Amino acid sequence: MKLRDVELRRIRLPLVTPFRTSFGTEHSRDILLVKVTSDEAEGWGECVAGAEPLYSPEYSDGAHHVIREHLLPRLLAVPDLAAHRVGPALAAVKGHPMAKAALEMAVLDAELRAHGIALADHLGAVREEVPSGVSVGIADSVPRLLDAVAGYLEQGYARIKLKIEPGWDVEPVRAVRERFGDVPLQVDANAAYTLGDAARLARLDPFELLLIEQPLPADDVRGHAELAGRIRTPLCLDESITSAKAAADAISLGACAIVNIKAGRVGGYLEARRVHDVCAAHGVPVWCGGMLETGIGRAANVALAALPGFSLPGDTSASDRYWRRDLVTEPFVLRNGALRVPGGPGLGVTVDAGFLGEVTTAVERFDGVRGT
Ligand code: NPQ
Ligand code: MG
Repeated sequence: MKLRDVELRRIRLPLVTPFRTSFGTEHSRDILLVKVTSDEAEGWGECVAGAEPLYSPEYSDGAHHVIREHLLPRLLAVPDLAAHRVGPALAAVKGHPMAKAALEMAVLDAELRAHGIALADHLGAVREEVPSGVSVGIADSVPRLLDAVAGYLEQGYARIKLKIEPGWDVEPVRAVRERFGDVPLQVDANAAYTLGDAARLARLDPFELLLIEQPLPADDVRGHAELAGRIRTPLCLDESITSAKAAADAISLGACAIVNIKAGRVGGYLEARRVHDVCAAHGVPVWCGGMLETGIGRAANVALAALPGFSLPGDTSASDRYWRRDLVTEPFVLRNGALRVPGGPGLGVTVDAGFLGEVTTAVERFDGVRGT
């Protein structure tokens, strides 16, 4: 394919409810979108970086800059552009997986729309719907947390994930277990603990959690292997798993029994599929993470989550978990605790041009031939 035009667009979308994690509180999302146009089709990419570099080193302004100055010129120089050529073409630039993933996603969407193939089918999906979990932020009090969890369970979510941090861990988990019994329950620390907290984390053992996600810093894979020997709750890695190779290493070291897969974190959906394949080869269950995506990124996550190795419900929540109005004309709705996998070409969703215009804060266009 030949790109005629590339658009980098920034949007600001308010969250329906503030989302608090161990690294901060978000009230809205500042999202970078990529739109590519070829002679045959349009393609959309969503960069999952946050406004500030708190989850990982990437952030929206940084991703925007590295795409404009370093990645787009390389992408536009690829002679016969196709999604599988994006990763190799951008590999000289170190890091910036979320920025690279957004570009690959847009090219992949355009390619698949041109060929009339659904992303799920292209990736190897085996399901037409995916069970949906919900990630519940740190609350101001245990009663408020219980109200939030009750609401999500009433809506039918298949699994609850509690965000935890030192001082907000054993008590909220105990309270949720006492009130809601043996609902599928897991926790996510976003790297807020150290190995010195092992005894504290072992106090979660009696609650039979599905898993504890990323208790230690991203670069402390060996620490997670050590921690695995000190607690009974299965360890799951998120921030540490930056590639299929990192997944293979973490599994071999005994640092995780389960893997959270996020395409943005590993540089794109094609590498995400390779992470899935590595985990499947080792018998390690995976689930699809979430980064508070709009319907664009959500569509791609749901397609990925339909692959055979995704044996646990993901953070693939319905659109209304995050947005009053989604960016696509087919918002994702929870049906019997699951989301339907889009079947149309590419991402299988249509961007709502009118609403997109309303939430846009900046647009930059680049000519596909000359590069600006
Ligand atoms: C996680 N997501 O699994 C992430 C963390 C996360 C759904 O828990 C802005 C940008 C806000 C990225 C909030 C969920 C974010 C963000 C949370 C990532 O670790
Ligand atoms: Mg996480």
